[in-house]
Amino acid sequence: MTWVVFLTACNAVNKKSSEHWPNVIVVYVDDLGYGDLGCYGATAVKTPNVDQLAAQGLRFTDAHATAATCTPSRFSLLTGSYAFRNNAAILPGDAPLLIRPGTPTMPGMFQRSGYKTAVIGKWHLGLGNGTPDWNGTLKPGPLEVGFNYSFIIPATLDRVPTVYVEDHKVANLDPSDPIKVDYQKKIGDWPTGLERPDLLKFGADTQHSNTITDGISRIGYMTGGKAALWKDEEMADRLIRKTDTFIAKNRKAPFFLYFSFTDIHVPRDPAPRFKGKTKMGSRGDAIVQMDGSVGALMKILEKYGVADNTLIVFTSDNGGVLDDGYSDDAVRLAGTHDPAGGLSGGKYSAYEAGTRVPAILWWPGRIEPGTSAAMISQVDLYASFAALLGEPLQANEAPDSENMLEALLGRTAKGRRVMLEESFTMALREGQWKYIAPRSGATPGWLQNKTIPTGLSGRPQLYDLAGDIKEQNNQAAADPQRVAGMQKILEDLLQKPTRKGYVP
Ligand code: NG6
Ligand code: CA
Repeated sequence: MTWVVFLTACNAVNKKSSEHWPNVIVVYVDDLGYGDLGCYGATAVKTPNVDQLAAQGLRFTDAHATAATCTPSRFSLLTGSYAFRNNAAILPGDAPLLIRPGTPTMPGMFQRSGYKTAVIGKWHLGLGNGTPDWNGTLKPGPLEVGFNYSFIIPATLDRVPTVYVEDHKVANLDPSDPIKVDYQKKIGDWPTGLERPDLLKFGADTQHSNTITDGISRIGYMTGGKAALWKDEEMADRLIRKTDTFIAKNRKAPFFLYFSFTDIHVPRDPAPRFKGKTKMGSRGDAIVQMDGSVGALMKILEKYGVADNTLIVFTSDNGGVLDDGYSDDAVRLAGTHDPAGGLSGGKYSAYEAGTRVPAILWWPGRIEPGTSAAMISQVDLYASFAALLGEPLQANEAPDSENMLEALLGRTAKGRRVMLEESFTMALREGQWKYIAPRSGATPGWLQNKTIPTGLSGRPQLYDLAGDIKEQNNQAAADPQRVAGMQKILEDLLQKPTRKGYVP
């Protein structure tokens, strides 16, 4: 069936026939850089499973996370709204839910269309109202913003509490051993990394040297919940098993799965079978484990006979980073491997590698294999999937999300006209041009210590990516007119959202 016939068939029938629609899986890798995959040029690490997705699917060369850090990108992905509109920034592990219940969400839109929805893996969007009640009902959370099922780690691998949360409860919690969490001061008598470095699998900077769990010091303090603590080495397999169960149960559904990998964020402690698979230390090995999870996912889809009717989006929440606080020797061991794949910057950065990430669209028989240079943002997935399902968007829904379905399916190379990139400042892309707004506030201290160029400056920056992909030749002074024009567009976008594309 051609695409047009398929769409017409979908539109012609009522909602009850949603079984014709594809399952949709968003594989969201954490901190995977533009250059971290074989199919994006990496040679020091082999990623055969992701490379196969790329060979059979559409590989994007100018696709972007909405922001250069995790919480903002995830907020935008799920709400179709730029993160700054909600002041979204990297959250501590005991933050309340950032998405206010009642806010339309992409999983909610899938639910409305008859899908069963799940999030498995990293959350990092907060839980509960006020301080989360780790020993009670963790609500509101994913189930209140559009998911039918959730199995998550609350924040990041490097933040306490290091426990899984399944639906509204901490999994495997022994009520006689309650969890206590504090982000300001030590709580309980569990040792910290600073007190007992001898207990650590690997060292960490001061920021990551609070409570030790599973031999790794984290950000924040916790005590209690011993039976519920995760084991870092087992996490990737655990998430795959939960995925298997969810898909087994919903293979007739259709389903939407937000499979939010915990690899390759720090601390990197992959399963023993992946250790030593690369010469790049644990960061390289975590990439191999991530690729293994993709292979395992594909096997699950085949096992339950749903591979042919599943659309996969594979991408990352922000750019790559080598040293992110643990002594894993990632900088030295990277050798000539470039996580930024020839771009400048990386995670946290206003330069392209902050948000430009690998992105592959896979849908057998529907998406032709190839590559696309269309400029798209993850904030667009919401409106694009709504278009795929023929689901009308309400007035307040997905305010910044542009329908890029044609580009995502490879039917056009035309992407966005303009696109916002959030970091510790704002940047705007207009075709080949990139404008980075001056940062007025001070750069956070911990960011100044990073080896990654931040791209932050007190002065406006303008780059022509067509000839200067590394953003080294600032043309702002030479082209004040273009700077003024792009500043105006940026101000307009900051003022008012648009789903229709920018109209001056
Ligand atoms: C930073 C952490 C970093 C990482 C990041 C969040 C310090 C010094 N650095 O603040 O280690 O946890 O937050 O990463 O604390 S993200 O991918 O979830 O955005
Ligand atoms: Ca991240």
